[in-house]
Amino acid sequence: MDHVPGSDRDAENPETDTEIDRDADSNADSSVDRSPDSTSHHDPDLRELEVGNDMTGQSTGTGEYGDFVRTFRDRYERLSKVLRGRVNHRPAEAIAEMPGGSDAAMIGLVNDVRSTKSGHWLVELEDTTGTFPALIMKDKGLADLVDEIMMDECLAIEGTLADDSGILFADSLHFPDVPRTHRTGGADRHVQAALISDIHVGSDEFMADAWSSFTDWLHTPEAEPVEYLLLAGDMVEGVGVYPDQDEELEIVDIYDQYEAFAEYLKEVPADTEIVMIPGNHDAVRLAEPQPGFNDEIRSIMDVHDAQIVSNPATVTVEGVDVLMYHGVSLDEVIAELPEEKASYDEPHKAMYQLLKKRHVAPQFGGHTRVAPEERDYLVIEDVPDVFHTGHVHKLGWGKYHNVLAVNSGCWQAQTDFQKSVNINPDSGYAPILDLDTLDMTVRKFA
Ligand code: D5M
Ligand code: FE
Ligand code: ZN
Repeated sequence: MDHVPGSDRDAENPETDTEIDRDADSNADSSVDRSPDSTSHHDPDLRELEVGNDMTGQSTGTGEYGDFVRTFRDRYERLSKVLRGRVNHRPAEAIAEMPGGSDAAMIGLVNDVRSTKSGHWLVELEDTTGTFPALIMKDKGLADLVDEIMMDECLAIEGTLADDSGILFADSLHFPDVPRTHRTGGADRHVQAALISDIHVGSDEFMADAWSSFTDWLHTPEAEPVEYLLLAGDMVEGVGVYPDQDEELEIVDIYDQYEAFAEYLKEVPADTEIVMIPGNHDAVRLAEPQPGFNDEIRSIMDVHDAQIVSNPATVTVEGVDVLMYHGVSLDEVIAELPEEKASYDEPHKAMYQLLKKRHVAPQFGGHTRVAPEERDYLVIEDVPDVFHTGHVHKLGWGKYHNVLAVNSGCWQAQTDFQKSVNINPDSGYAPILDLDTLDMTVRKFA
């Protein structure tokens, strides 16, 4: 396969090492010593792994109206804080009382976006006091940004009030965004993490051979620095996830799928630190945030004392903050934004949009199911150093304002559904991240 999946190699990301190892197949050495001691010269005392923002066991939502109000209030509070320094904003009800012609700014969640007959846009923002409409004129140079707006995300709009104070004529529009000055952390020794996702054990298309060449490689001296394995969801294929999925199941029982997955996980060197979050194929609620599995599934998967946390969750690995999110909202970002801003071929660009919105799944009531909780766990409050997702089964990576975004491909060959819609998955790749330099190397095992 000559195709090297999408990554930003342009001037925007000069720091990213995009080397692809094409000889990875030669690493599939069947004589690898898999005895438990074969890699035990690692010093576990040097390791540092901390989990933040895990909501497992914290779910309070009952699905009632009041929960939705609380979630959105929390989203508004935490994201408006990010925008507050940039605009001199007023609450919606105060803006309505200002004299016509005044300069005004509002921060709110997007309640409505519509194009007008004359080709302008009407964007309605909502805060805790009410809603207020803003008109974005097509000739203001903001068209490019309007393309990126999604429902329910938090924005600031600045402009001039109409004579009757009924609408704000927008001059500028701000996303919470990631500051360009974001400084990343780093390990103080040469140590690496493998970032993978979408293993789909139990599917006819699960690529067991590719997985074994990956885990064989993990036992070689070359992989010695790979002390961490981060798994961003879809460990198993699940059952009843999509229509007609059962026709492509090798293992039809969900528990048997996790038992099989646990066996595959045992191929990973015993002293590897593993972190996993669930995805939409896993046996937890579909609505995000997804708690990190019930005790029964946990006990099946508990190989190598893996840390099993919620989707999303942030893990700090030797000073590097990694935001792990499975990635269901990427489908929505890709569907709604223009091709050049987000596409399946460049999934990292869709990730840039989530970073810009400082939220992993802004839109409510669409493709991505969101569960109301007391807190909006999907807000990206602290800027991560690395953003790791999967789900779309495409490999892509690049840097956005110094944050490395990595979508990690999959370990499943093309399914019938994917064939029918022309999705060509990037299967059998393992992005390997240097935790000291944040450089990445992608290895191919299929
Ligand atoms: O989904 C992998 C990718 O394929 C993700 O972009 C959704 C899409 N997909 C896969 N199967 C379906 C069906 N049946 N309907 C709609 N979209 C689909 P994953 O959920 O990780 O397998
Ligand atoms: Fe998947
Ligand atoms: Zn998925």
